Amino acid sequence: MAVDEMNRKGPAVSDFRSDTVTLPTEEMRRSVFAAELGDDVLGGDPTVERLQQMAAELTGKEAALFVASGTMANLLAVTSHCRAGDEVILGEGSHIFNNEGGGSARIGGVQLRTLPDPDGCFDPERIAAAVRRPDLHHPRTRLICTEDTHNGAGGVVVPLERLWRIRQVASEHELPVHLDGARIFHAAVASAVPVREIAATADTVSFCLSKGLCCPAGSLLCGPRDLVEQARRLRKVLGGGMRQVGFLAAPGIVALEKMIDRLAADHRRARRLAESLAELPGLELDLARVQTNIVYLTVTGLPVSRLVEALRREGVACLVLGQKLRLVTHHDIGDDDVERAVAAFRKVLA
Ligand code: TLP
Repeated sequence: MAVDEMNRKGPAVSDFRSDTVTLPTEEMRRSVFAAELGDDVLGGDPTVERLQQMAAELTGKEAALFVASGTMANLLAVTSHCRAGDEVILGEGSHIFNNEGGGSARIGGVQLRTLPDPDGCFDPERIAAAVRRPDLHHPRTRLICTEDTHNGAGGVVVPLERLWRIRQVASEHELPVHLDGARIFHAAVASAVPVREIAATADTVSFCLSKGLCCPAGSLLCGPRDLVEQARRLRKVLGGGMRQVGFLAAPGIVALEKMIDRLAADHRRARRLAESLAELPGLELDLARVQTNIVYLTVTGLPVSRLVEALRREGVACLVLGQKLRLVTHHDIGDDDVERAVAAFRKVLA
């Protein structure tokens, strides 16, 4: 069976595929009706502007831009920092490298150079050897990208010292850093480090409203004002200049005000789920990597497609990503959903 087919929702009632499946809260829905609107391309939408202001303050950056998705925010970051033919250094397990449709190359004409990042972050000391020397044969190295939390490595929190060391090495080479902070709030809550401090390890940072924070759509790209203005031009080129988009920004304001602290509950449930699943035969999982809301499993006992199908019949949906099975906890997953999942795995693997 094709992976896309396995990953469709089906009749499951406990949806662990991703935190992107979260539905907006009642307060978010009400905020849409109440939102003050304007034309965000022709002079500005007041609700979008307020959200952008909040995002800039939260991340300690000069400015922020509201965009359609995390993929768009990362693409705008890469294309605003780089020109066609430039090279970006990033982790080989990063979302930008693996899960964004090759957009940096396809749209930006930018080449990606990967470094091993098995634990969620590459070794800062390997940057120096990867940076290109000035030579007309070589592309110009123009950007370093990090990711926190790191999705592919299990939602792990990248140690702050590691991010700082990357920034330091990058500065020695006069290179900016972009942080894919799609789940930066999970990192901040799990490590009790303010978002602003994590964001300080990069020149630009993107984060998502549409994952654990429950918004229907939207991400923010935060950074220096001139770069954000450049990204605004590129957003228009991509067809991402939207008009009365305060309708989407209003839930984002609710998210930043109300939805961050509760992420700790998602982390506790992921931990509880992982500890129970780790005891079952036919599954392998690394508990040390369950630091936030993501649990990856290697299925050894039976073909992964059979397990996914059987779980779905028990009312539990999970996602196949590469060779692994992923379960993500979020606002719409309660203790009962965790119990249902554990019971379903037990039954199917018995
Ligand atoms: N990740 C999705 C899938 O693409 C795997 C998910 O369900 O986790 N950066 C990181 C680290 C991400 O995990 C994601 C989404 C993105 C960027 C892209 O965000 P969107 O989906 O808004 O384009």
